[in-house]
Amino acid sequence: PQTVREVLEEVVPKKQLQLKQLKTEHGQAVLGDVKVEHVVGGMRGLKAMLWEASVLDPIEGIRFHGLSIADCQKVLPAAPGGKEIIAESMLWLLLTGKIPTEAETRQLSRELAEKGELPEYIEKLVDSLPSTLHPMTQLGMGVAALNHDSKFQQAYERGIKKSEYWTYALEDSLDLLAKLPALAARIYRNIYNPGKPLPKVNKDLDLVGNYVNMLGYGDNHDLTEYLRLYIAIHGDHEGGNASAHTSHLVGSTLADPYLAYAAGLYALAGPLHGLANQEVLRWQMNMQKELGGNITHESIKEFLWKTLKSGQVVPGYGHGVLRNPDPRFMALQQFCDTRPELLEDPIVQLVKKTYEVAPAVLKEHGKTKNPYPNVDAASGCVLYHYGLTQFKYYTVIFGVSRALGCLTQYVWSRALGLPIERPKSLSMDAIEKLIKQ
Ligand code: CMX
Repeated sequence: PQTVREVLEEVVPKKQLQLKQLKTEHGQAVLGDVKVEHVVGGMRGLKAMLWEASVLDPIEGIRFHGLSIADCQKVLPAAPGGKEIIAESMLWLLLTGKIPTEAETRQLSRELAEKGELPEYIEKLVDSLPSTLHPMTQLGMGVAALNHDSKFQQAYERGIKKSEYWTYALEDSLDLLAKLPALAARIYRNIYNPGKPLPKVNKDLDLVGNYVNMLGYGDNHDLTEYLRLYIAIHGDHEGGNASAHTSHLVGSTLADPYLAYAAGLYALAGPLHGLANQEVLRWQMNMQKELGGNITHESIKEFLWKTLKSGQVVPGYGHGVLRNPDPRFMALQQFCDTRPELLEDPIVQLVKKTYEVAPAVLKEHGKTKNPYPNVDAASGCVLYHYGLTQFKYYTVIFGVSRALGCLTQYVWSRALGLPIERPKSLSMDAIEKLIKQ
């Protein structure tokens, strides 16, 4: 089997050539207009970023190097004894555009497990934080502090050539990914099970297998499989979403991968983005409490209107790009559909029932451009069923996952020699002046 480095050594020159040709032959080609509504409207729909690993179609949803989630479920290797895509096979696809063999996937799992233990200073740092500090704040702090050992930063200080950046970026990215489960699990242990011993990283397990084991649920095969799927499909969602874009921007300054990803995590921690999966469950539990035994389409509809009329958003619904139900939502629902014990769970049932009602209510409300569920609508209820009930922690799991895409792009941005990001901003007066010209 080849290593991921060897495959990248082959792929990088081809992509470098492709970019060179794009720049020299089509540098002046027009991809769209910049309108005032883009400048004042969160740049929605503006085609202004290069992002290699995935592209999001508004109707069809995400494709990773051209493969849909269903395609990935067919072709990407699973863990021994499992069926779901694992983080390693998704990472390989995102990084290289190629499908790894089973042997290559296992080799990558072993490499990550061998690098998976946390340095002592990180353990001390995380253990010193108050358990009342939000787990996402803790995760970002731990990730940023891991840059103490950044190979990219050390090499930059030594004075390496630009063409070598990506190789150090790759080493840091693999080191960081390898340590994320131990970091995220330590935060969970400290907040929810203080004093409980943490297992060591098992060299024979895949990344998510180890994560679940360190969270204390290692004997739950179904939860492990769910989190494998969850972490693989949350990995990348093209470049313009807030976490990916933030980490891309920070990385473009040549801040190392740890700092770039820590920045991305703090964007993920906002309620309109990744924190929505914490918010969804809180909202659905409130709904459950308020409706009591009276859970009907009509009573859910009333609860939805109450949320909307109080000026809040319906968490888990709407999207900046998608205009259809999110295929990641559908994939997580399909996971439930094959397991009767999940289908019998009241909170899983409530999420399903809400989906039967919410799009029509949101359409009638008339504001959101996408009345359908995004991935966050579905992800929490299954965790809750399996006993991972601390929903303040849910975005951390998203944070472990999103590293796959953000770090992939960090490597590619350095391999392609992309410049520091510096778009032009305008004041309202300057916009008016431009319009008059
Ligand atoms: N409930 C109520 N109103 C909503 C809504 C929802 N779920 N989604 C959008 N709207 C409203 C917006 O707040 C906006 O209202 P104003 O005109 O008063 O500002 C209007 O509809 C138009 O918004 P839009 O163009 O459809 O949506 P945006 O691209 O601006 O925002 C998103 C996208 C996801 C932030 C928004 O749909 C939202 O707030 N959803 C709920 C939170 C959520 O689930 N976030 C997770 C997204 C996935 C992820 O990143 O993890």
